[in-house]
Amino acid sequence: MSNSINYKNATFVCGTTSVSYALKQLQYPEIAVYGRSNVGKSSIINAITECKGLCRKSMKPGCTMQLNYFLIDDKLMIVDMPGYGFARRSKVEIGKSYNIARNYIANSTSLKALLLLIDIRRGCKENDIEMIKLLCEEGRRFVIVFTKGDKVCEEAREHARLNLESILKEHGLDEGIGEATIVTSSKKGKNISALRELISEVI
Ligand SMILES: Nc1nc2c(ncn2[C@@H]2O[C@H](COP(=O)(O)OP(=O)(O)OP(=O)(O)O)[C@@H](O)[C@H]2O)c(=O)[nH]1
Ligand SMILES: [Mg+2]
Repeated sequence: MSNSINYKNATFVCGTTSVSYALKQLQYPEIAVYGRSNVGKSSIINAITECKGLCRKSMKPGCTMQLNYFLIDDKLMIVDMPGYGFARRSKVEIGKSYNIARNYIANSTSLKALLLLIDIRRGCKENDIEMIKLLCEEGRRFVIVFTKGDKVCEEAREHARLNLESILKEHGLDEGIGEATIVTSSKKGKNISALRELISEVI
């Protein structure tokens, strides 16, 4: 299936804060990339599409303040979402980007699944748990994707995986997690083709 989508054929369509615009994107199935600020959302989209400059990687964390739409091979949209958990933004800005994300998650009729990114060195934090709860409440399909796998050794990767499992269990969220967690590295290309296959399967 993944062979039939050319992920390199990727173009930036628009950036919007308006969920009503997002709702108009009905003709394409959407896969959204979500997670803490600086977790590697834009980098993973660049890796999936093999287009280095497609999605601006932020020098300053918390820079993506809107929903950015990327059309892939005229078959699907990948949506780069504003990150959460960046303390140096004003409360108003944090509230705005959270509302954009929450409205999109609650109301999009094209959203097929989300990739919820977690930095493998930092692990699953309180606000990640809140977002996982939100996704479960909204009945959204999602996959937890560890990022920056190149920065830690195999032992630490296994530890992060087990730690995540026990945190989810503790919060009664282990039932909601459909697919297995994937450890990726946008820098080294680790498991990026597995992500492409997964996306192709869920759309
Ligand atoms: N070593 C390593 N660094 C990474 C990886 N992915 C992202 N980074 C770095 O992490 C930083 C943040 O990456 P971004 O892709 O901008 O993160 P983001 O989630 O889009 O950030 P915001 O849009 O600000 O929320 C950048 O300096 C990236 O180069 C990875 O797989 N390995
Ligand atoms: Mg970004």
